[in-house]
Amino acid sequence: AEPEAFAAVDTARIETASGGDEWLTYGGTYDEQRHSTLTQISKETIGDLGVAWTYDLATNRGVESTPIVVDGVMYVTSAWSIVYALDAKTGEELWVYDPAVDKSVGVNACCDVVNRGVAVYDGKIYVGVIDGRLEALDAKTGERLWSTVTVDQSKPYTITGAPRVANGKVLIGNGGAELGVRGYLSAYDAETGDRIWRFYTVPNPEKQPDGEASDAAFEKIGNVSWGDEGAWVTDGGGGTVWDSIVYDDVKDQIIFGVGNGSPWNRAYRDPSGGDNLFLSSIVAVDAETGEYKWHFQTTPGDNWDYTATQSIILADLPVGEGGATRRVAMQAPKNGFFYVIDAETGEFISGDAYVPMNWATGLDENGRPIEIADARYGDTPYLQTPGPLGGHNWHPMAFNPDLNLAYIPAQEIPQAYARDNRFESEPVGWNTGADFSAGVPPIAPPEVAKMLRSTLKGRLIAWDPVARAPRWTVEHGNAWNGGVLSTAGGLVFQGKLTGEFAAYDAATGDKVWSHDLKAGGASGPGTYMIDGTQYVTITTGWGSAFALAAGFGYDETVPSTVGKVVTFKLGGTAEIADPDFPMIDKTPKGEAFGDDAMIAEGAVHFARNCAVCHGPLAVSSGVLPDLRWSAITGNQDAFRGVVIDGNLAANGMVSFADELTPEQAETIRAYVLAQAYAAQPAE
Ligand code: PQQ
Repeated sequence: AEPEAFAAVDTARIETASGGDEWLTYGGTYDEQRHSTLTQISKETIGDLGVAWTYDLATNRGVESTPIVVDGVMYVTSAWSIVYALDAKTGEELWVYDPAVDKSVGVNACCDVVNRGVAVYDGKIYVGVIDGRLEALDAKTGERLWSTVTVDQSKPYTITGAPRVANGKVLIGNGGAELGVRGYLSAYDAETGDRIWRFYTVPNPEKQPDGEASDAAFEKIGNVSWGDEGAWVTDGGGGTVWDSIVYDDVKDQIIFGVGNGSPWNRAYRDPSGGDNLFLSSIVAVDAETGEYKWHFQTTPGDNWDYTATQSIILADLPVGEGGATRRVAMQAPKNGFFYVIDAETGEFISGDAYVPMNWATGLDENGRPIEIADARYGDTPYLQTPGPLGGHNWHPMAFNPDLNLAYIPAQEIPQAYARDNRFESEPVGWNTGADFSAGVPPIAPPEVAKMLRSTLKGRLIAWDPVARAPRWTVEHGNAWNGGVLSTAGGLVFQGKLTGEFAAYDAATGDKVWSHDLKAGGASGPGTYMIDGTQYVTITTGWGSAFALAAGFGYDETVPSTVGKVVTFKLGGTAEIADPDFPMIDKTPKGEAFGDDAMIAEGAVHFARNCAVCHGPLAVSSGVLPDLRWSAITGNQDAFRGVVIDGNLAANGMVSFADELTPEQAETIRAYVLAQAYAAQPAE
């Protein structure tokens, strides 16, 4: 039956209905606990859980969307910001909206052309588009109602995050701090698309007012934390708000997470050595006006891509005087500390390491990290954990308010940081001031990739924020696993990179169920109830930062695959179609050439320009082409045509003529071929 209304959602409905029968906002509820009150699927019944339906998202790029479910309709996004409306009971397609992005913008996306989902309000669907647009669609038809450009499109801004809506305002941030932008959060009128306020996270280079909501915050506290020189003055300083945005309906404030510095290396960004507010901070502003309320900086003077954009969860916890309840914000940002801070004041309550780390020995009484000096890297590489992919990334964390446990999709992905001595301030391409070729051998046989893979770890941690320690832990044997769903059925759901979708006993961590998704299970799962049946749903696929920038992290058993929505119910008997394993001819496509010096130079150019998408050591996970097996490596003109002339720009592989000379491109070709020969099986 046709719903009577499509997405007739307002703030009151999100407050009362979401996290029960419906899933009306990215994090499940405004508090973003990703905890559902539904109990039909429970420890007792879960043995019967099977696939109800699947829907093909027709992309081999990363899928990170949490579906929104309202009035019987599921709204879900895929790569390139495409929006799908599906019948939530059957998976039947209602409409598809493609914002028709010029794919050459893909090169601005540090971490794949992903999208984490939509927001719904008053009959409209809101999507942030990878090229910087914010758009409103008619919930019933998918017709575009308004579109507004939220960024300066001459700069490498992108949008991957889900908008949030409260009281008629749509909130959206952006990404781009690896390439050089100035971050901010904006609020738009949900009806008209007019901008209402904007909060910059980094001062403007003259430290003058912008005429925006953030002005007072910089005058009061921010400006003094920045020097007058350094790459930030031309490159924007970073501080992108690319993921977590939380509406706190108790205090009518927006609490959001701010990203890393641009460039990463503070010695280049701001040689004066300041804390650089509001990089790597959690910030609260008034929801109506955007006016500053408080902030807590997790990583002062960020030097390592330690974003504080990871999930922020609000909850009431007995952490006050004598066990009194306090409303808190919790976050497990990239830097490896789990923080509990007061949601009303931003006051630091506690912070403890949730993963091993070697950049800080702990926190002082104000929550400031006690740094290990060598971690502020110079010429000598410092092998550090967490690395830039973090102890926890965008994979949503969940919280069970009955058990007071936070479920962290944690990981260990170390990285050697060293100063990039060739650094020049130029807001184009990846430009971090850190040398990705440091410590990497110019020619790396497969054993090196295997050795690197063996250093990666991942685990699901049930973190007790009152006891400040893990209650239980499940080791996964691989990094980059999925977001988490908690339910009142006493369950915790999580997907894995390897395709396993599992449910654990929320109190003990015992695995009670699992199903093979036949694709990566990275997204945050959701749950909803229609006509007396509870469904659990997850979007699956490949891609994202890890698949592009850490191809060696995948082993041969991982299929290259097409994204899907996979929805489960008790008694479901549908099948997930088998993925294809495309036949790739893993042989070199040309004669090896170049002496050791040329290949070593090629390794450096590759690390700086190519590795973030095609994989370090030229080992790709298969989302983007593995250049070792690419036909163009056999021919100088063909290679130059792509790398310098931009012959494949329409696919997203734009010209690198601004970064590389034709001679330098030729050193890359020599390096890639050398890697191809090094990977051939011994005769
Ligand atoms: N995105 C992913 C992903 O979707 O897999 C992982 C990351 C991003 C990161 O680890 C980042 O550091 C990151 N940084 C920015 C930024 O600094 O602006 C943006 C994004 C993004 O928008 O996806 C990521």
